[in-house]
Parts: sequence; structure tokens; C-alpha cells
Amino acid sequence: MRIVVLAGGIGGARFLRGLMSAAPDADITVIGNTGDDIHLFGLKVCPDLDTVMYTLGGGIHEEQGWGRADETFTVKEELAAYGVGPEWFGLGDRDFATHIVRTQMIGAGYPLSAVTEALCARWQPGVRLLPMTDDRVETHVLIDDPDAPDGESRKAVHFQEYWVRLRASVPAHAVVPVGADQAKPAPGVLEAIADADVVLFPPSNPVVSVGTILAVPGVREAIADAGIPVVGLSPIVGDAPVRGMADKVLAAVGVESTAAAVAKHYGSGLLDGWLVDTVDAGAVDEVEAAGIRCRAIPLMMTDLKATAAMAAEALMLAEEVR
Ligand code: GDP
Ligand code: FO1
Ligand code: CA
Repeated sequence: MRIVVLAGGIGGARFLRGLMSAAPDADITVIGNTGDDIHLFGLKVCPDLDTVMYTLGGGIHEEQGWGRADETFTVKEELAAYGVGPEWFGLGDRDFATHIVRTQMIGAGYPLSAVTEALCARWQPGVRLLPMTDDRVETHVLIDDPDAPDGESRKAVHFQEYWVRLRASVPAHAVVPVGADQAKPAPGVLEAIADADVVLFPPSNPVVSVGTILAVPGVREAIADAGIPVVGLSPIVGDAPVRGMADKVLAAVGVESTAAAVAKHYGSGLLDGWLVDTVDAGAVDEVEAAGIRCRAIPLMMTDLKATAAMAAEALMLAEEVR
């Protein structure tokens, strides 16, 4: 079976582990979000691609969910000694090596998709990991400008600044995937969708992860036109994200932070099936009334067994709606 998964970072990566356990023989292509990418110290950092690569390749910091296990921060400390920041973004020494290799290859003319393949040759994630695009896309978040003299102006900050520096503590008025409208799907992306038997949306952030991938022209259309089941799992459990800032960025796009609202945001034109957590069983009728087949099952990725059960349910729902 050929499965395409649209993945962000932690939610996507942890779900993929469960999927690989539930469907060990499946041929899995991951289309990764690159809207979180940021250039720091002259290096290109791809947090969501790296989170998937390290998680599936056995190099992730398990508790944190991002970055490398057994990490040290000597380079960061030395940069700080020169007064060179940002100090709010924690790049570790081991992780730096990935960004150095990536930036060097891009400088030599390789597209991000080829670079990602080269990095994965080391990590052997067991899936085909494709960036959504080789073109530069950067998610920016519109917030109130605290320094504005009139107290009313707004400013855009990079998504990483909104999340890591500001911890999403201020309202997001808009989320803009800058460059997405001009971006082309990376080589292999549209082909993987056309060849797939099923498309899965893991419990990734619906706005800044899955939403950003769908914002690359051609991707949403390819999925909607493929004529194959599209099944998603809710990242919202009990009207709140399990972790992260999905509630803040959903508010920015005018969507309530509920499992049903997220399903309706994707819409029946895209989504055929939706899994909500058992605590949200009351949402099933509302989702089905919107034309999306819905089931309530435990959706907490507490361990591999629980996550594999979620993935198995998603694949069963896909067969039901096929
Ligand atoms: P990020 O790029 O690291 O933020 O990761 P993703 O976009 O892939 O996933 C983030 C989303 O995963 C958040 O909105 C969380 O609510 C969701 N999430 C994390 N852990 C779980 C879990 O155990 N169960 C469910 N249902 N969602 C989860
Ligand atoms: N997340 C943090 O909360 N603090 C950090 O300092 C941080 C550094 C970092 C470095 C490399 C990387 O691949 C990811 C990193 N993350 C950090 C995670 C990242 O910002 C987020 O998980 C996602 O981009 C949110 O979607
Ligand atoms: Ca992310």
C-alpha cells in the first residue's frame, strides 16, 4: 500500500512511528512542512523536516520532541560570547552539523529535496521524506507591535519568533506563509499523491503545518482530485491542542479550537474521514453532518502501541470511505 502523509514536526513524526508499526510493509511518502524554516547564523534550519528525520532515524531528543539526543551547546555559548544571537533559539552542536551540511549543499546548487535525501541517507528514516517545496516559504505571524507609538500598529514576526521567543503569549491576527503562492511542489510531491492509495493528515497543526503544505499551489488540488481516501486525526483533544499553539493560530484564521471545527475547516471537499478523541465523541454527529465520516477513539500518542492503534484506525476508516 502506498501512503502519503502531510507532516509537521512532533505530531507528524510521532504519528509516523505508529503508522510504520501498524503498516510495516507500506510504502510511505512524507510531505514535510518547510514554512517553519529559518535562516540563522547564515545557516538554513528546517525544524519540521529534521524532527521527522531524527525521530524516525533514532536521533531525536525523546522528551523534548525536537533537536538531538545527548546534545551540547558549546557553539551557541561561543556565539553568545561574541554577542551574536538570537539567544532565544536553541541550536545544539550536533544539530548545527545538519544545518552546515544542508547550507553547504544548497550553496553548491542542490535543491532542498536533494539535500533532504542526502541527509536521510545517514538517518535511514524508513520513509521517503520530501520537502513540500524546494522554494523558500516562511510562515510569518501578524501581532500587535508593542513598540508602536499609537499602540495600534501591527508587525509581522517569523513563526519561530512567535512560538519560541514569544511562546505564543500574544494574539495572532493573521498567519501568512510568505512565498507559498509562488512556490512549486518539490519533485516527487504531486507524483506521490497521484500514485497513492490513501492520504493521511496526522494530528499535526492544521494551520502552520498541514495548512502550509496545502498552501503550495497544486497540492490541495492534487489531493482533492486523486479520488482516494483522505483521512485525518484531530490534534485538538477536549477543545485544546495536546501541545503547542494550534489554538492561537486557529483563532487567527477564524476557526474554533475544537475537533469538529478543524474537520470542517479542511472540509468535505478535501477530507473523507476524521478521527476525534473519545473525549470529543459528542463532535461525531457534527462532523458527519458536514459530510465527513467520523469516529471517536483514543487519540493520545502516549506510546508506540497507542499510536499504532490510531494509525490502524485511520487506515480502517480509509477503507470504509473508499
Ligand atoms: P510541530 O511542527 O512540532 O508543532 O508538530 P506538528 O504540527 O506535526 O504537530 C503539532 C500538533 O500535534 C499540536 O497541535 C498537538 O496538539 C498535536 N499533538 C501532539 N501530541 C499529540 C497527541 O498525543 N495526540 C493528538 N491527538 N495530538 C497531538
Ligand atoms: N523549540 C523551542 O521551543 N525552543 C527552541 O529553542 C527550539 C530550537 C529548535 C532548533 C532546531 C529545531 O529543529 C527545532 C527547534 N525547536 C525549538 C522546535 C521548533 O521551533 C518547533 O517544534 C516547531 O517548528 C514548531 O512547529
Ligand atoms: Ca512545525
